[in-house]
Amino acid sequence: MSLPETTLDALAQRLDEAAVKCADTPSLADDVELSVADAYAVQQRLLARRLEREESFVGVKLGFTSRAKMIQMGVSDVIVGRLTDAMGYADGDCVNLSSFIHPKVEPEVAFRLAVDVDLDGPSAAIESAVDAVAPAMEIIDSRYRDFRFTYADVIADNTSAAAYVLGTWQPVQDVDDREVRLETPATTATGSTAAILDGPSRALHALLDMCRRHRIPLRAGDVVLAGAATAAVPFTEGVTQCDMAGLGRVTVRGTR
Ligand code: OOG
Ligand code: MG
Repeated sequence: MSLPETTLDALAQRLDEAAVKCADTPSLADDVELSVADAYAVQQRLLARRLEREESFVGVKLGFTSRAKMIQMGVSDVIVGRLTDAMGYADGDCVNLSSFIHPKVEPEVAFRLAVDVDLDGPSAAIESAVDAVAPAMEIIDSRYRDFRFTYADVIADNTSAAAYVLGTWQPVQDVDDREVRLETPATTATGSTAAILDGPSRALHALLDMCRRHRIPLRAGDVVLAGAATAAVPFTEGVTQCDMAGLGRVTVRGTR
């Protein structure tokens, strides 16, 4: 049974206010029994609230595509969230830490879709819709206290989406096994894009499957973040950079 609309609205308001005020909130699961379908309905409402604030929808992100992330967060299936223009930063930009609760950063591969993807068409269609690939970083910021959440909680919270930084778009190429190095002022994390569901191209298929199930459109021009290649590390003041073999480097500066 799905929760009443008024409850879904109230949950979206609670998560949206937590994000806007940078004040964490306890797990929704403490108060309500939230199904995965309800969680996507809350997420849809969060997006609607952002659109009302004149933000525009620019793409989607996958989460929990790597085993390291699944283990780190104690979950076992992928999730999909929405990106808006207000979350986007360019290579070298400054990102103000005061707009987050407890941000973490992760190395990601970004894809760009050149054409609309028919959600009910063949799976291969999503790969042929991609016209560019870029090294990227995602800054996640769970609105839940201590980053503690259930699978449905994190979907409702737009999969902890907070910000992302894109490097330079490159021609489409096989990026399924590229070395990745993420350096923050405090930590270095290394890995391979092969950790992303055995390759980001597999992540595209998983994305199409999730978008099919939850009727999330995939349109020409959308950015797709394929999911972290390593566990997330704290995003702190100073320069953070991500190097992806053959794709280049993307940097961001955390400021106060
Ligand atoms: C959820 C977001 C996960 C990824 O790349 O796996 C994610 C979280 O860990 O808070 O974005
Ligand atoms: Mg991510």
